[in-house]
Amino acid sequence: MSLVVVANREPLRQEAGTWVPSVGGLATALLPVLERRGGTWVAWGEKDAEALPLLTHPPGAPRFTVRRLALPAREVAGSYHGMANRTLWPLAHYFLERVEVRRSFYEAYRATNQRFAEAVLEAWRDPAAPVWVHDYHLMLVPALLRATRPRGRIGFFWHIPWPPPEVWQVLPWARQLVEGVLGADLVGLHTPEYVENFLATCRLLTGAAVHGRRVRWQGREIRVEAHPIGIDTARFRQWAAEPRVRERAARIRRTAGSRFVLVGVDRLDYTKGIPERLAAWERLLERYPQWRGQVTLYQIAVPSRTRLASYRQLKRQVDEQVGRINGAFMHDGWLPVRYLYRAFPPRDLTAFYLAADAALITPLRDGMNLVAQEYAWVTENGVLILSSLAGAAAVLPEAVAVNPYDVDGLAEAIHGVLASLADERARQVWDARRAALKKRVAALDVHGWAERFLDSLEAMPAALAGAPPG
Ligand code: ADQ
Repeated sequence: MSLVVVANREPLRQEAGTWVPSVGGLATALLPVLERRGGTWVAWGEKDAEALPLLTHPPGAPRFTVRRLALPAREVAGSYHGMANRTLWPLAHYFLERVEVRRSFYEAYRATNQRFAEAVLEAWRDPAAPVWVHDYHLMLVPALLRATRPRGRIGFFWHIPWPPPEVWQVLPWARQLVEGVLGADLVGLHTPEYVENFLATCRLLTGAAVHGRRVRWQGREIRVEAHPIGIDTARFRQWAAEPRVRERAARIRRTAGSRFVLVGVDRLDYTKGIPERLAAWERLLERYPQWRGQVTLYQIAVPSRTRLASYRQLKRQVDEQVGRINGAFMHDGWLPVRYLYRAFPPRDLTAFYLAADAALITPLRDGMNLVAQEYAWVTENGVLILSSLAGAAAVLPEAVAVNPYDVDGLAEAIHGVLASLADERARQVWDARRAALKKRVAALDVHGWAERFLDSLEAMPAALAGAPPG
């Protein structure tokens, strides 16, 4: 049965005149499903929307189409750069002082969600086909679809943290947004904690009745489930085995010239805890001079949301910290921080994962964090140091858990890991934990993730999907 996927980002991008899948988990997870089932991906054509065809039939996969929405620039400013990135993003990540509450943002968001819903209704020819709506850009879409298709099967997945209702109360339109999501039959989030927070939010803000993990709302029943997303394990395994990737990993170590290599890989976003991580690194070098010259931190940051002043400010802060640390500690060709501010193809990231003795994944909040899984899966000798405030911590309990706000604690944790890696016998304790993490990542594989969500959505009896409970 065909499928309609609705997401802000399109799944394909043009490279040298042909269409290739976009980088990122969602395209990886859903393109094979769409190829198999046929259907439509509805998205905003972010890049040069006017220059691209509004409908793409991907070569080699003629069974599905990409329907690209051309949104007016003013609406994009309010809806995407405003409501999505300056209101909902900081709110969901508990950065309340950064939340901007503006009516114009919400008005634009409503208009954009309406356009998305109309495009979906055009593409949704087979009434039995499920529709799968993604993320915080499109909270109002499920209810807009439900108004026209009372018996349609609608799924919604939320990719970032869902905070408790007290956080949502900051937003004047929180109730309308949650009611928008409740247009779905199945709501998926990454962890049981987010599921509990979602249910509590429904209870408090909408007055809906909650029974277990079901919400009764307007005569319908909505199920709420944890579906932690994973990575494409087969592709990472293949990349990690390629000779040129392994050579690159060896080159990274040679260039560092130190005994140990640490790596951090993030979008440059204030939720990722990069300044705190660098501060911990600086503190460690101050406090434990024995590591100077012995350890190199590669920090890879992908430019992100550079139109927003707060992101440009973060970039300046990180530039300055890196300059200060290198200025204070570099000697004889050793650089304490090697900072790379650009995007890399996944093969290059794989080489960094292979090269690193430990990964520092320390977001202040993160829905899941796929880099943690990528590193745990690829590394052969390494240790994963992971923020307990990332969704990934709930699914990777064998990682070294750290509090990303606690700079002293983080410095001590890194010191402890380095000390154990320097001791031949002590380093063996990591082998069992590494093997356990690999099993966890294998079980989370992204293809299984999509299947499990869709199976659950489609397993609902038609009477339940979109119909009043019996
Ligand atoms: P993101 O906030 O983007 O995703 P994450 O899950 O870590 O965070 O995914 C980032 C992806 O980008 C990874 O696959 C990584 O390999 C890639 N990447 C990182 N640095 C890169 C670089 N320099 N060059 C190229 N690629 C790079 C949101 C939520 C997450 C949630 C995902 C999926 O914020 O919490 O895990 O969606 O649901």
